[in-house]
Amino acid sequence: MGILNVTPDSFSDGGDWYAHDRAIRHGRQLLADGAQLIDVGGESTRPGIVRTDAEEELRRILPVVRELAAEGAVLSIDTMRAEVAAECVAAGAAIVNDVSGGLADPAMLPTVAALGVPYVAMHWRAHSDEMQDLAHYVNVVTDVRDELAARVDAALVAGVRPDRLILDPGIGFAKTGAHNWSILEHLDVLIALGFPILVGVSRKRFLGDLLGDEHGPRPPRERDDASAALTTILALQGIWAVRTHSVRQHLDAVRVADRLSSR
Ligand code: PMM
Repeated sequence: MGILNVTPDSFSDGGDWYAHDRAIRHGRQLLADGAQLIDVGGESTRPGIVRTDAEEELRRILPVVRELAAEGAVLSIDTMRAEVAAECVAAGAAIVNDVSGGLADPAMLPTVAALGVPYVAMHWRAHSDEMQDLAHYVNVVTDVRDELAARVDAALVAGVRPDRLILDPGIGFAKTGAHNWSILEHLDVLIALGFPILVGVSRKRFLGDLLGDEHGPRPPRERDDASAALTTILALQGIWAVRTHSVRQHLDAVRVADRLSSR
């Protein structure tokens, strides 16, 4: 899954693809690099950030969704808003990727059920301005599993079909670096829930911290090799997809993992 952030302020690529023509060109490049899905987002979820309103979110992404969908791209929409999800599906998007797992907007789960599209439910506790205050767990692996299982129940009650659900542990969302590593070390616990698992580690802060030196964390754009190394390991564990900025590198990593595991 290639990342297309049509935002001025994402932590990893803020501003790079903010203009519509640049975003569309980057989407084409992600496809040319081998992305099977493109995740289009118009609201940054960077820790601490204030929310974008729905009108601005749609202004950023709708023309990009229309154009790339018309060109045949399979698109997921990274949004916490039912209204944005519905408009983008009407414009040709195929999947809804909700980092709040239905918690931010009470209309999201019934809307997804009515749209009948696949739905990514990510583990989430609060909006970006307060999420890091909630990075407290008894056992992060089983707590995240149980909270995701509760979102599965809520989705099923709302009428989302079980074969349309994809789960994501939400690396970096209400989690410290140590929490992220624990979850990644025990992904089997999430895989055991029986749903496809999506993981987003690309360029995230915990990798910057791992690679940092006395000057501080390694900057986001210099974390792609470490991201791809992690993707290789995740692919060997049988996860469904990774969300990444550097598609070609990650696809190469997945091909190697696939070759090794299919011997
Ligand atoms: N991470 C970000 C945004 N959206 N969606 C899912 N499903 N999983 C993630 O881990 C995730 C996400 C933040 O990263 P970005 O600013 O690089 O897009």
